[in-house]
Formats: sequence, structure tokens, C-alpha cells
Amino acid sequence: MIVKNPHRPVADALLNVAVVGHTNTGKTSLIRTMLRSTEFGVIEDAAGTTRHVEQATLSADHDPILNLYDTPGLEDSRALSVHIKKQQAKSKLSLPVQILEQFATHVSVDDPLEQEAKVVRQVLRSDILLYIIDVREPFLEKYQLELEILTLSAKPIIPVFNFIAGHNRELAAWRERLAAFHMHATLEFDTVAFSFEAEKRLYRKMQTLLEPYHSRLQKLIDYRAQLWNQLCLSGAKRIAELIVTVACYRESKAAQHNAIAQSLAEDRLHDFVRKAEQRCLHDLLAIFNFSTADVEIQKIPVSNGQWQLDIFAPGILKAYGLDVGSAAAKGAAAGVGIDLMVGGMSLGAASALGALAGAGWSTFKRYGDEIKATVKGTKWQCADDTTLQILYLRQKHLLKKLMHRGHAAQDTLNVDQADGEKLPENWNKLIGALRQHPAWREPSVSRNNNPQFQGIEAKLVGTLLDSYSR
Ligand SMILES: Nc1nc2c(ncn2[C@@H]2O[C@H](COP(=O)(O)OP(=O)(O)OP(=O)(O)O)[C@@H](O)[C@H]2O)c(=O)[nH]1
Ligand SMILES: [Mg+2]
Repeated sequence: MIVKNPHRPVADALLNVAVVGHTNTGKTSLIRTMLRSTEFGVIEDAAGTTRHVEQATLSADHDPILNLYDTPGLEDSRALSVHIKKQQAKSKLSLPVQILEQFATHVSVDDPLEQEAKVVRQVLRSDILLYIIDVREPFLEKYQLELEILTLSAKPIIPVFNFIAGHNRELAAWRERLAAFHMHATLEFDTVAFSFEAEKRLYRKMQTLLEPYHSRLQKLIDYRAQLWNQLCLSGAKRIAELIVTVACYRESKAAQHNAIAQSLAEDRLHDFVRKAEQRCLHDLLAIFNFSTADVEIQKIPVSNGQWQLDIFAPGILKAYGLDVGSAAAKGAAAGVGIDLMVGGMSLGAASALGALAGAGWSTFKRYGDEIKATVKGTKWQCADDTTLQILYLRQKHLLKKLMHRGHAAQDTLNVDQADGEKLPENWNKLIGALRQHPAWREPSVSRNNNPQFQGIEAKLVGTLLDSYSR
């Protein structure tokens, strides 16, 4: 059994958690999800992928709190059970755990049960066991035997149901069978549709079963919750910045109609929007530490760091639920003419002179160049509303994927649909206000301190994060 350092109080000791279960149930996937990393271990849809015990440590602000041990899958629980029962029959050892200890220390390297012995050794060295279950499987005899053997260790066991998506009936059957083992503190933890709430529930279950570690685990929960919230906020702020940058962007164009100049202006606008979205995608993947492998696992429609579907491609409107008749076939357009507003008054070419006459010095200082340009007949062109809506909805959907990262192959979730993402209320008002502030395109102290800007940013960030608290 694990020998704890006698000078260290248990409340300070690292908690050792063994992740055990039948082979191919998602043990390594679960640990990757908890570590938020694809680097740990090897995952394959095959039995016997993990061959040795591997360890990872979870810390709260450089303070190591718990060790997670990935173990090889139990393959032959029947043989193991027969072996242990034989030993039990002939042994004079009184405690069941001593039988396990005896087995673990006496198995030779070439014994067919060596794989199982590695698991048992780790079980004996750990404080708590996470028993991972593939709920798609019925409660076969082999699982019953595994549980009987693990129970001999007298360690607390938290059964963790995996592959739960779409398997409610099987899940209920498993719960019933486990109740017969007095295991009620079960947990659902789908490594695909992972959410931070599920992770929190896992630590809370550990807290109830391991009272002396309560405050250490609380430290871990608080720390990870704080990290999680910061991540959410940074991601949402980055998206708000993209919307602001694109909505504030404007091209000036001469009033007289010139097809070539018009199309060049449109190209510049397209280019600006694409590049801005590209930078945002890059930043978001970096914020959430998503590698190319993660992008593939989550089936995010991104290749080589770029969106597979161009923001102006035909069909994109439909993909994001913006089927707006004939426009849907054309894709998002690019530019839309905007009217400059001065002090709440439209400054269209016709009324420019009238507006000028009534404008005071401060208005002139703020809008001087634009007023002059308007008088000369210059028009302003901004990214049109459809483009902005697509940008918003696509990033919102991406943020959701990033927040629900999992580290297992995924076959149950349809990820190419935007899941009915909604635009913020007052969207038109927000965008209208941004269009009147070309200087907000870039971050600056005056912009960031401007209450109107702060209000718009808070609204965008708030609605982006809304869906995560649900
Ligand atoms: N759909 C789905 N697939 C999952 C889930 N968890 C794991 N997988 C897949 O299941 C397979 C096995 O996952 P592993 O994490 O290697 O399983 P393991 O228990 O560590 O396997 P061994 O090391 O061989 O005992 C992989 O193909 C995973 O991508 C899940 O929650 N949902
Ligand atoms: Mg494994």
C-alpha cells in the first residue's frame, strides 16, 4: 500500500487517482480531456492501447494537487478472478486487500496476468479509483468480475460513464447494476461533449469521498474555474474585437459611378474581412491551445489554419441559418453604402451643406475630414450586414466548440451546423453605432475608455458567453 510521508499532513499530500477499467473504454481520452492536451498517452479504437501506467499531475497555480494515473485496460478479468479466488481459498491472509497485494507482488514479468498486475499495483498505490465504463456495452460478467476485484482494494470507486451520447437506456441499466455494488456516486463524463461543469462534478464527487482532501480539491476547483472563465472572456473579447474592426472599417469611393473602381473597392473590402477573420481564428486557436490535432478531433471546419468555407462563398448563409432568398446563392456580399451621421443628423450628400451650416466647432473637429469629403461627393462603403452577421455567428459557433473540447474521436455531434446561434438583441443598433466610428477600428486608450464603446463591447461579449452558462 502507498506509504505516505509521515512528516506531511494528509491535507497537503498529493491525491493519487487511478483511472481504471476495461480496455478501450476511454481512460486515456478522459485524462487528455482533463489535462486539455492531446499530448498525453496514445488513443486508439483498439484494445490494449495503453501498455504501461502513465502519470500526469494537475496543479493549482504551481501547487500540485493530484496525480492522475492512466492504466492499461483490464483484459482478462475472468482469469484474474479465478487466480485471486484460488489464492483466497488457500491463503491464511485475512484481509481481501492483502490477497491483492500478494498477487501484485508475486506475478512474474512473463505471466499472462502481468498486464492486470500493473493495474492492481497502481490501484493499491492510489487513494481513489475512477472506473471508466463504456455504457454502450451491456453489464457483462467480465465487468462484474472487474468490479469485484477492484472492490477488494477497499478504495473509494467513482464509476464514470463514457459514450453516453444517445444511450440513455443503457445508462439507466448500468446505474441499476452498480447500485447492487452500493455504487451510487456515479458520474457522466462524455469525453466528446465535455464541459467544465462535468469536470467540476468529478472533483466534487472526490471531495465527498475523500474528506481530508476537501480543501485541496476546492483549491483545484477554484483555480480551474478561474482559468476557465478567463479563457471564455479572452475568447469572447477577441471575437468582439473582430466585429468592431470589421464594422468600423470603411472605404471611401468617388461619387461618380466607375465599375472598375467599384470592383477594386469591393476586393479591398473582401480582403480586409478575410484577413481580419483569419487573424481572429489564429488567435482563438492559440488562446484555447488548440493544436491541429484538436481541430481535427473537434471537426472544426478549418484546414491549415484557415476556414474551409470562405466567408464570401455561396452557401455560407444557409450553413449559418441566414437563408435570405436569392442572396443565399450568392454568399455574403461585401460593401454597403453608409450615411454619415453628425449629431444624430443624416449627412447624405443632399443635406451635407445644411448639416454643415448647423455644425459647431467640436462637431467640425470630430467630423471635419468626413464632412469635407461628403461635400465633395465622396461616399462611404462598409462591410454589409450579412457579412457581419456571418462573421459573428461563425465565431460564436467556433467559441462553443473551443469551450467544449474533448479528446476523443467524435461521431455523435453534428458540428457543421451552427445550432441555431442567435444574434444579440439590438444588433442593428450596435453595428450602426460602430459604423459611425471608423477610429475604433484599432484599439486605443481613448476608444477603450469611451463609455459607448464599452457598452457595445460588453453587449457583444455578454451574448457570446451567454450560451456557456446554460
Ligand atoms: N464517441 C466517443 N468516443 C470516445 C469517447 N471516449 C473515447 N472514445 C474513443 O474510444 C477509443 C478508445 O479510447 P482510449 O482513450 O484509447 O481508451 P482506453 O480505455 O485508454 O483504451 P486502452 O488503453 O486500450 O485500454 C478511441 O477511439 C477514442 O477516440 C467518447 O466519450 N465518445
Ligand atoms: Mg489507454
